[in-house]
Amino acid sequence: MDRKRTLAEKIIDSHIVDGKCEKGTEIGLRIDQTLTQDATGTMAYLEFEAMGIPRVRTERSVAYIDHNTLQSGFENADDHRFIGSVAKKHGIYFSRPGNGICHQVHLERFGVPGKTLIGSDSHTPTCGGIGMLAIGAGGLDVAVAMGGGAYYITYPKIVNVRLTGKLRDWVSAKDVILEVLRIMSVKGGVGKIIEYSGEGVPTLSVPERATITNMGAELGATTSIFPSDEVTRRFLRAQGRESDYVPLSADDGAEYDQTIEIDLSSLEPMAACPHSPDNVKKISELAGMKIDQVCIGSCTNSSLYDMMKVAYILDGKTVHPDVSLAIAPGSKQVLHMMAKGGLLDKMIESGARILESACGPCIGMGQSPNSGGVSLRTFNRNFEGRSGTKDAKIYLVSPEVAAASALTGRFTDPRELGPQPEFEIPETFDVNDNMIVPPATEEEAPSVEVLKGPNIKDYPETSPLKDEISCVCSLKVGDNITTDHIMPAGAKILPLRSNIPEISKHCFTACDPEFPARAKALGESVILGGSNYGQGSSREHAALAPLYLGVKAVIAKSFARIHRANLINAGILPLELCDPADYDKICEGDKLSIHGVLASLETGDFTVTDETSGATVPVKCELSDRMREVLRAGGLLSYTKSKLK
Ligand code: MIC
Ligand code: SF4
Repeated sequence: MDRKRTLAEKIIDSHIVDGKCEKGTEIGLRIDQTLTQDATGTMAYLEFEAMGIPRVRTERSVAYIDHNTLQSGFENADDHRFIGSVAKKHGIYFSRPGNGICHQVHLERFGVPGKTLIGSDSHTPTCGGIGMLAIGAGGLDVAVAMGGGAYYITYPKIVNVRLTGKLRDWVSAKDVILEVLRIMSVKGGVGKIIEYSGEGVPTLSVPERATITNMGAELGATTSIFPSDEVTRRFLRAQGRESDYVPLSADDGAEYDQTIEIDLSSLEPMAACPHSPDNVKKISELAGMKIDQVCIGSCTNSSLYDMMKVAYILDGKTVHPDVSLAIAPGSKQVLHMMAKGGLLDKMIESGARILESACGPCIGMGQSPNSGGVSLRTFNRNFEGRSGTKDAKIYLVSPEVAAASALTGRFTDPRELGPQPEFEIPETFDVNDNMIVPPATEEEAPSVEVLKGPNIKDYPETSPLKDEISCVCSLKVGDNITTDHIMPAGAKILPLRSNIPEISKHCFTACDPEFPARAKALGESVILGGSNYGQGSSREHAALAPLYLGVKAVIAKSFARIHRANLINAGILPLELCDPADYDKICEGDKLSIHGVLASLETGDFTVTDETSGATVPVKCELSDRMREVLRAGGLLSYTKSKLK
């Protein structure tokens, strides 16, 4: 009899092109769809161009502009123009600035149950809400997938989150994922796929499911996925895409590596407190605390359904005089439906500041809070400094909590609003794809000119791995270092995403302003980190800037999945301490050496000698044969080019 399989296993197994259906081993997946956004997209397209493949080989590839929309100089507009032209030439759909946040738009217009999607953004798992296997990856991995290459992951463990019951009034999908984060923590999902099941599933709409899968990224999970059912069919029908529907679920009796039960009816409104998405408390514990700012939007909570709840709460009221309320609808479609349905009117009347449909404040593109300000945001990340204000305190909450608190000026439990009315999601959405530009035909493509502005610089140089690493430890950092620490974003730095030499000047400045100059002066160096090093974003800049600054290896207690892959793609060795206590044996400034690197690559066992203290520290690096080749070649780009020869 056939093995009973989970939903994720079914999609993985039907897409394996390299490796075996064996947990813990490296597998290569055929990728049906890709997405990029602008802040990671320019590099991804430069890499794609460098591979010399004329046209994408996926079923669907889409380039979105949603992060760098502030345009306070020529850089961002030049990037948009470059991405628009490169997309047109190579067979990629182009979602223009203003059309919305990549994940929201992809869910609405392109996601297909049962297909695989990789995106150069860590919140790509949003499309798990319609039953896709959707994974965040580095730009180079996306470039390779666009060229028809496989995407490699470790065959993950599958965790079943069984949902029972039904959410009570004013309790939200956001509270479900906050509960999962509370249970599992920001590193609890590493190497795992979170698969939702149970009789609670049909009570959740697709946008609610997408909120949950979106923020599964904060668990460090490979992805999260919901079954595709009648609710999915209704969503696709409302989007005029019922033909994309396929029913999908796990087999009865499928075995999971771990099971977590959540009774939806037992949940209450919650918040992730500063500065980590898993620092979860009940709103009832925070109620009454004064707040300064509320931001509603981001790829986690910007659907029409979210906006309906917000408009209902704000209707006829005025935002508290001490609070600034900003609202960014997730897509042009959502904004249009809000305008048509009178929701926008209610928000404007209440005093809300309406922002364009883009990432905006979520990535520090404007709306930084006041000094020491308390900001309630419906977003997914509250890492220190990410908002653009170093000492701000960011709380992640549901749209219901956000809107209710904006009116009172204090943390407010939305259950105080009385019974919740039924918010009916429309049977049909107004579909207008006029901000999605289709690519040129194969005949027209050769004559399309790719337009590069002066801020767009090439991929940094790499060289094949050397047998000996002998250099100084240029930086020692602690646990849970995020990619926002390594390569900060925000309105000032994001415009440099296409220019590695320039952006490198900001590398790790959140931890140590002297790091870039020191590393550059050293020529070659090694970084020492704690556990879950590189959590958060998929930005490969967090590997490319260190590469440019001469970093040869990162030694850490453990690594986050996407960042580890990005380090390997950049040709930097990710070395894990065999004994986490050895972290204390190495100090910043110590002279380190690793002999016989190439031989150690084969076994995965390396020895770091601290020439300064005399300590010898065993480290390991579990690698597949493919990863070894990538590292030997000096990174994925050189490896891929050599394969294409
Ligand atoms: C983020 O939320 O941190 C980002 C900005 O969307 C990143 C991508 C990037 O850094 O460009 C992500 O999540 O991958
Ligand atoms: Fe954009 Fe924020 Fe979502 Fe990242 S998390 S894709 S910055 S909205």
